[in-house]
Amino acid sequence: MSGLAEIAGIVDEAARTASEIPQFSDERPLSVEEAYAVQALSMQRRYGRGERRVGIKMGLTSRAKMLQVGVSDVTWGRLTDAMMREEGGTVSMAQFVHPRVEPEIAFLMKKPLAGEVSALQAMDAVEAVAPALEIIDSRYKAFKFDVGDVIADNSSSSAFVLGQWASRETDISNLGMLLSIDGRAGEIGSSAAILGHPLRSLVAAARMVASAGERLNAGDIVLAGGATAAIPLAAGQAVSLEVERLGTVAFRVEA
Ligand code: OOG
Ligand code: MG
Repeated sequence: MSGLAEIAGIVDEAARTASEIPQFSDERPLSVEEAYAVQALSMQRRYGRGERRVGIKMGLTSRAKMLQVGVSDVTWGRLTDAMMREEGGTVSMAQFVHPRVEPEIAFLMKKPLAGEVSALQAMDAVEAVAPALEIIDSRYKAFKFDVGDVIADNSSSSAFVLGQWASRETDISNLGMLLSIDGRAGEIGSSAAILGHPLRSLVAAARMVASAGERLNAGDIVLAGGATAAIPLAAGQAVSLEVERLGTVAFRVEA
């Protein structure tokens, strides 16, 4: 078990069947470079099954997130159409290993973006912004991983829900974000927790995709990363996120 293609097969199968796997860091630690190669190979398998790339997600862009999982590198992963869930809809616990939900801000791209860009250039490439909930689901036992493990596992991508798109003119630098479970406050934060400004996450996204030989395309969705720690999901919950000025996004959890 050392070939990157073989490891890609293992993480892809774990994600496809929602099953737990041991950490590679125990026996065969992956460098960051190897881990991104594994991620790319595992995504090729998904695309081969007919899934379509719809954008990317940034990971570990806030201190709260870094502290919660003990990894302090910003990472990224690919989003596909199969991960999108309807706003106000239902997700099933059966599709996940041990899912958690986190409050995010999403960008919709209007123009391609890649490489070293300024915040202004990044802003100029944005069509709209929205409140978003990401459901992350590490395939590793006990939701524990090192940086190589998590990158190989597509940065724990599993599902996401988008709220209404709002004007790109909306000032998103410091918006209150309230993540509630069954109407009770779970996590409270600010969009400023995302690298000081969510736009910085988009700047990092442009740089990171370019280093993989890709770019952000017009129409792509970019999740900027969780602003607070993530909350474990359980059947029966009603999950909602209210973002100041951007509005609400919600879903329910069923068994
Ligand atoms: C890694 C994915 C992190 C975020 O928004 O920070 C992430 C994890 O926490 O499992 O999606
Ligand atoms: Mg996230």
